[in-house]
Amino acid sequence: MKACFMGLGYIGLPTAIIAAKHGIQVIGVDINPVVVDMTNQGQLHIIEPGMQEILQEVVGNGLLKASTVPEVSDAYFIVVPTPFKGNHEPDISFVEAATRAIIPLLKEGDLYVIESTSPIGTTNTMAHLIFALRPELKDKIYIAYCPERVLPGNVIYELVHNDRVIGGIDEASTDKAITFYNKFVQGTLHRTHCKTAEMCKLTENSSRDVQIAFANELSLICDKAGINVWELISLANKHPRVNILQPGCGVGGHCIAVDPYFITTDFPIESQLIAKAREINNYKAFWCAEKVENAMLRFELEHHCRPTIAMMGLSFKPDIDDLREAPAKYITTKVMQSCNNADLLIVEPNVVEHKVFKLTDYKKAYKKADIVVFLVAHSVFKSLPYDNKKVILDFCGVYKK
Ligand code: SAJ
Repeated sequence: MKACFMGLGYIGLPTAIIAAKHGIQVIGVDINPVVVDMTNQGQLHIIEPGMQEILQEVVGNGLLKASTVPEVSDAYFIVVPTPFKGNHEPDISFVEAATRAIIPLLKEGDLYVIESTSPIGTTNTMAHLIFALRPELKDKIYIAYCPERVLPGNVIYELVHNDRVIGGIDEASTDKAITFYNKFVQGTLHRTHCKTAEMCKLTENSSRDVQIAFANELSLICDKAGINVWELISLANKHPRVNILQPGCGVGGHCIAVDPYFITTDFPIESQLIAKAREINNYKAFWCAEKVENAMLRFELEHHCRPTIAMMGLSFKPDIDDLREAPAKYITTKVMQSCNNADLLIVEPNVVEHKVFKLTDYKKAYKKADIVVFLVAHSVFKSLPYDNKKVILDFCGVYKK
């Protein structure tokens, strides 16, 4: 069994590594030669705990090889990004380009699977493209959609233990894909149609976005009403059928803040709640920036001098170094612009150096600042003693206990 993974990013590379670890001969393909070289040298270009050692093992024993061009295999996996164009319209051009690259290699009996988050109908669209260019393969190859659902930071465990949803263009394709994933997935493999599997991925992340929006909306109401939102949510969650998530400074990352648009673009009339949740979560970041700006002005009026402000955290969620689509980064940039860069200390304990932001040690920044703005609830921040002589804007519940 030889498998070709198109895309060696945050999901493609770990999946290729885990497949190789389970004895599958893997060729990992990426358009970026730096990624290919690093992978072939056993160097992980992403940050994922525990993954580096397994990469070295599978490169060392020859089960994983990276290349900029695909090779003839028995199964092909499309794991490339699906960003959006302006106006939040999904862009499946990477999926299409990766598919076009492997079409000449396909042979009877092969499996083709899309894992990339995709708008509904993408698997069928790619099936049409494949059969338009290789009509002799109609009903002779297997085509399916199987979304990933791993949580960055816990990928090794979740790739193996999570349940997965597998949807073929027909029953035979679903069967074939299940046989493949059974080689390394211990979770249950749930069979369905490809359109349902595509929608399932979008639904999972939209569901989380909507639930976070509810928590963020509560935080806005509580701020105005003078209620501690963390206490409120903890009390409401004592109800046996209530489970409210945590408010924060917005929603970031490349999944939850993106995937709901794949539904709202295609179903604008029907997806009112999903669209509103996106709006609320985006607004929350804007609201946080305004709160900081107001605190700054109030300080200047009261003390007749400019405050030193510590912006605590830049990543998109706690205890990671991933700054992609991070609302904390947006808020910090907006505050930087309004205070003309002066007296701003920027903190991200999980990153050593950054091209745009000059970083300060979190303890030093906290000590020096008049206004402390908690944007990400990193564990290390929780050990900082609450100093009531400072103005503390805790947007993510560092001091919620
Ligand atoms: N967040 C809150 N409040 C919460 C929980 C999260 O504000 O109570 C924020 C985080 O701070 C962050 C954002 O939401 O900014 C997203 O973080 P996350 O931990 O909810 O999710 P991701 O983006 O790291 O991973 C998600 C996961 N999806 C779901 O939990 C439904 C993961 O399983 C998916 O594989 C991943 O998206 C993906 O690749 O789609």
